[in-house]
Amino acid sequence: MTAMFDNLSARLEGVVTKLRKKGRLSAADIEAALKEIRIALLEADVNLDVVRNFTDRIRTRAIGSATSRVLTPAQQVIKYVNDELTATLGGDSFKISFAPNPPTVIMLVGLQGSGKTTAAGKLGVWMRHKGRHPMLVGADLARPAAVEQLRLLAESGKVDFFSEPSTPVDVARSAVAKARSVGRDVVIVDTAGRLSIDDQLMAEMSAIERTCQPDYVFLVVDAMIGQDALATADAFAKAVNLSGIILTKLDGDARGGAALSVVEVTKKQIAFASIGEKLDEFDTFYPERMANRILGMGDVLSLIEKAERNIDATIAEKGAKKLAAGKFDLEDFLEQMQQVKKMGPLKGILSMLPGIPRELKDAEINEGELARIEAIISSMTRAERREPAIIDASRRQRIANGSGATSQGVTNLLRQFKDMQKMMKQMGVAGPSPTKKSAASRNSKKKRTRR
Ligand SMILES: Nc1nc2c(ncn2[C@@H]2O[C@H](COP(=O)(O)OP(=O)(O)O)[C@@H](O)[C@H]2O)c(=O)[nH]1
Ligand SMILES: [Mg+2]
Repeated sequence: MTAMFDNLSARLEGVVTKLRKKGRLSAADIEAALKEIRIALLEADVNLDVVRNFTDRIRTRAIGSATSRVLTPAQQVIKYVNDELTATLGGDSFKISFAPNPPTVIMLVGLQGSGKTTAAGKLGVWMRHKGRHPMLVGADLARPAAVEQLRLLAESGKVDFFSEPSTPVDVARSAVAKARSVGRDVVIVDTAGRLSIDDQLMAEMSAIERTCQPDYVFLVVDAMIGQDALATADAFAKAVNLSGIILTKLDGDARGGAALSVVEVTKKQIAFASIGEKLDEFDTFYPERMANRILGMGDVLSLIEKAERNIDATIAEKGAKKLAAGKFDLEDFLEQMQQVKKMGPLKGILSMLPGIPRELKDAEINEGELARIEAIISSMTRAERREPAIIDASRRQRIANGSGATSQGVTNLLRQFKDMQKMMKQMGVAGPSPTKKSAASRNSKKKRTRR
């Protein structure tokens, strides 16, 4: 993970943890959470308007929402925070569509030092990995070293390179013609930057844009610059027809405010992100993944969604009620177990939960053991499931025969269930465990029984 969002991440995780501990949320709880989110974002140097919009959207949804039958109110709010963070980061990921009549021409613009030349090299390598045949074009003729820098990147990235000592506009024009004649399907034009916006720079950019009619113009933005980057981005957006943003230096330790503000300010998506100096440390920017990471949720949201999709709310609620009343029996156990199974392999579920030790995630989960338990319970009569105490030696043998288990296996299961019942009763009195990190807490008993 990038160091960049560490502080913000820690703050927001704190908010999320507090929310998780609550079952019901009052309006005051929501306001308190929103206030903390607001402070966290402002400290991360996020643009004030962006912060205001963000918290307003969450408030509107949190107040206007109908209660979910599967999610607790806190889980719902966490989901809204994640949704809106994803939206702030651009929503869907950017998809390049390649020109039907190649080459697809891509032009990179941005301030000096923002990482254009490096990004050109990385984008070239990325395209090559996608099976394309890119050509890098050195059109930054202001400094001879810039062309050489790109040539070297092209060489180590095993990508074609083109430049010539003329004018940026001529280089760009020749490059497109050359690419067409030698069958290169993507042309990536690296242009000159300036330390700040000036008219000459803008004129040169527009001239190249007019000449080579790029399919995409990406503004390269250094995520370290913070809010200054926003005014710059705005100026570029007015001068050229921007398609999107390439965010660089996400591996840096800036607070992340620019990254979180640039989409809303420019109304352009972040197409790619660069997360290091190496040529392959570059990829499509995925807003949702980034939001999940910032919130430190692991994939808990996918789990919440999976639960929403797969778990039958009526059965889950019935189980929860019986649990609360201390009437949870083997029949409920079986029913709940079958619900969990609908969500897919346990290993997959565990790997999505945050706060689970890696050893546990990597351990083989014994699905066979579960199948055995299921078989044993299925071999019991209804009465036995409701009142396991009636299971004597002969019943035990019958159940063992019916399920292919040993009599000892049945005894073990019954003992485990009894222990679990005792444990749940204690917890039932104390209310749900506050440290429980489960996504779908109403179904949490199933997770306990799995251990
Ligand atoms: N750590 C880090 N450094 C980067 C990244 N992208 C570019 N750089 C560095 O930033 C400096 C400026 O990059 P350059 O591509 O020359 O910027 P340009 O002037 O816009 O072409 C160089 O030292 C790069 O190595 C990145 O994603 N992470
Ligand atoms: Mg450069």
